[in-house]
Amino acid sequence: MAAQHTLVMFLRALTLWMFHVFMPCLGANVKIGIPENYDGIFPWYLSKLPSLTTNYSELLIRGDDEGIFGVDAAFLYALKPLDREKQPSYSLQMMYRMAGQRQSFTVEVCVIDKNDNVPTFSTVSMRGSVQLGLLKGIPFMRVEASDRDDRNTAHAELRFLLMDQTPRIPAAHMFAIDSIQGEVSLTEDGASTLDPEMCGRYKLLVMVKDMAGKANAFFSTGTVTVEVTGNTWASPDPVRLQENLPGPYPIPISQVISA
Ligand SMILES: [Ca+2]
Ligand SMILES: [Ca+2]
Ligand SMILES: [Ca+2]
Repeated sequence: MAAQHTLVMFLRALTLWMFHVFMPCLGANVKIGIPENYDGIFPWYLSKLPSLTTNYSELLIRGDDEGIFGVDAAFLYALKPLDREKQPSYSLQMMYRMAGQRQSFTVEVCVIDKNDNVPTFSTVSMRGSVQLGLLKGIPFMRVEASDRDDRNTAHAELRFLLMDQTPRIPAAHMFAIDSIQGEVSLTEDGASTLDPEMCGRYKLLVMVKDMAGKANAFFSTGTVTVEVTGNTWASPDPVRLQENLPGPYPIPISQVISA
């Protein structure tokens, strides 16, 4: 009895899944979602095409330049796995003859993403500079990364981590990275102890993960070189001006030079 109940529940779940994955649109046009990277037996039967009855003939498929798709007994099939990053969707025009008339409808095949791409930094070796006197938490640079998977899914939802800092002087944790934006800033320790004479260059090991940083994420690493610069701003000498200067005006009193 319990086994029968489990089978019924399984069949219900399967029907619901089929409804979501192979969702026919209203009218003659059909839209189906097919996961990428199928590694089973080919031909891979995808969906029954409800517009086709058994007595159709002379069926032609347009929009399939690579010869991936075919139709057998009103079932759409694929001859090779799909790659969403290569082509995310296919618009197939089905032309056929039925009851002596030429007819057609469109099948939209949407390739459903799988997490099959590792996130990578835009450049493996990044550079930035931080000025003495910068307050904690104020970004002085940003690391950037990309992931070829579907950006509307967790497969391309990236998180950044700071893994290591070399050297660890005057403090072990001088820098922080914003996990979502990738902005690099000084920690409290960094802002209070930064000293270009003690250490003028740091190397940071940074990591980017997909799946919002969860345990099953793909990841890659990069390095950030941070140069420490002194505070270059110096107050200029005051401009002295004699009172009751005779004209003609205007009288030049000081020259502003851009740095
Ligand atoms: Ca892919
Ligand atoms: Ca993918
Ligand atoms: Ca990914």
